[in-house]
Amino acid sequence: MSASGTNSKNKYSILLPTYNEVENLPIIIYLIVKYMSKSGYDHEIIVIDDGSPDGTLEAAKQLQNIYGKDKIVLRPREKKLGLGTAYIHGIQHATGNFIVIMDADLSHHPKAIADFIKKQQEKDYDVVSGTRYIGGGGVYGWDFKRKLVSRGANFLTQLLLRPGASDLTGSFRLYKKDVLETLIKSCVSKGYVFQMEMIIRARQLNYTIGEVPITFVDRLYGESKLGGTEIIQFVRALLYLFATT
Ligand SMILES: Nc1nc2c(ncn2[C@@H]2O[C@H](COP(=O)(O)OP(=O)(O)O)[C@@H](O)[C@H]2O)c(=O)[nH]1
Ligand SMILES: *[C@@H]1O[C@H](CO)[C@@H](O)[C@H](O)[C@H]1NC(C)=O
Ligand SMILES: [Mg+2]
Repeated sequence: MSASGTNSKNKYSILLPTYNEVENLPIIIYLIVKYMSKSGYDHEIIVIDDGSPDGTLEAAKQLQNIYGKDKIVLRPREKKLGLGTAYIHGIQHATGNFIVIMDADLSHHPKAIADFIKKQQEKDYDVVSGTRYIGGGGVYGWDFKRKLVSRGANFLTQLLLRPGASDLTGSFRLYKKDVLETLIKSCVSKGYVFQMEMIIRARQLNYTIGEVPITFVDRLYGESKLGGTEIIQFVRALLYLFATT
């Protein structure tokens, strides 16, 4: 199922994985609905909450009452099972032919989704990736260490794998649904590395990748989950991919 052309037949399923995002969720959903409605794209928002102790799911239920059950779809899981499987879980219930993946912590601005869609339609791209490293893209609010890790991860990966995309660790992307399903099946890693592997596999499978500059703003509320273990995992996975691809 390859979709392109007119807006009317396309539907965009926006996956929002959440873990302790009770402050952010109402704002991000408000903004998504606002910008998607403004640009006239058919859409649904799928919230995958992993048993957040802060009451994110209860907030999501209230939002469902406001926006409707066809607009806000809840696919909760009992406990924190990680981002990779959260996407798989979300896609299983997506009714759109396109999937948008983004963080729920307001690091990714929903107004960029319309840019992703326009880019996708330019050349019927299989994947459109938001990038912080070209054009008007950038990062705000990160300390030196975090910038260094992100830059370093990208640099190493560019060097070893030549992936054909400038931002590998970003998680703001648009995929054709069938392409995303194929990619997820071909990925072995979980967690932080997953985003990188997805792009590497996309290149291997000869999918076309478009890029759109985005600005990334560090979360105001809540805590990031990137730590030393994620960094080690990342380097391991990188070397694994380097050795096997
Ligand atoms: N469902 C689910 N969501 C998660 C999990 N871990 C992180 N998230 C969500 O994934 C997004 C990115 O996580 P975040 O901590 O901001 O990662 P960072 O931006 O790399 O620091 C946010 O919307 C989180 O709430 C998880 O285990 N399960
Ligand atoms: C991708 O394209 C290259 C070069 O045209 C080709 O050698 C390779 O077999 C293709 N891979 C797949 C999975 O189609
Ligand atoms: Mg974040």
